[in-house]
Amino acid sequence: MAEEVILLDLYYSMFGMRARIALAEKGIEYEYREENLADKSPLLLEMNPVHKKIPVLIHNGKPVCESLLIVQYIDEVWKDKSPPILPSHPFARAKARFWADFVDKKVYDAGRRIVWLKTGEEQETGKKDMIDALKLLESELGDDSYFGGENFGFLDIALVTYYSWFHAYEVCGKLSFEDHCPKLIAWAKRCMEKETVSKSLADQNKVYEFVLLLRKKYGAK
Ligand code: GS8
Repeated sequence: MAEEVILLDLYYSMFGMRARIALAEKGIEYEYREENLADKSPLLLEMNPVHKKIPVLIHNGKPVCESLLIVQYIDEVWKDKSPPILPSHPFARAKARFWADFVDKKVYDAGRRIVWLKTGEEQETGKKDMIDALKLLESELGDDSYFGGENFGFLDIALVTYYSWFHAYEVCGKLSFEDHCPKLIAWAKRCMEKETVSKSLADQNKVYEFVLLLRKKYGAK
């Protein structure tokens, strides 16, 4: 049976980009459907009735929601296709999942406070939390090429999509990630040399324009 793979997504989403990279890594053909979150499609509401959020991967009619679960699903369903995304050893898998969860809990929230700030103070704590989180991740990377060691893998996918947003964080927060975590920036640039990453990530300038537009709309400072 021919596989039917549809991705409900939003160009600017760091979560959607994860699914795009994983599909590209495995070489899976799929139909990309851009959602308008201000006017969600009936299909999105039907496929993700709980959270009503993108990304949703619809595989032969069945929806998989939550970006990190989508990446793991892709790795499991297409396990015969190289490269593997999660490490093979249970401990290494647990560790990669731990840090990916850390990215969602710490990096996302700090970034949100930097770009969608309500007060200067909120932005300052967002900046501090972002830098602290990235420094921790940088020490986790150590001297390896990727978080997956020699191989690009799960945690690399979970984090690298934020690189699209780094320019917006830097301009809005008046900060330089290169000054604080140069090794992490070198890692991000290394990831961008991979076509599966560079073709899946949103353009940094477009993300910044998107942020400016939304800031204006919602009256952020
Ligand atoms: C987050 C998805 C999400 O926030 C994941 O997939 O990892 N934990 C989830 N999606 C946003 C767009 S990107 O910021 C979304 O769909 N928002 C719509 C809404 O909140 O109504």
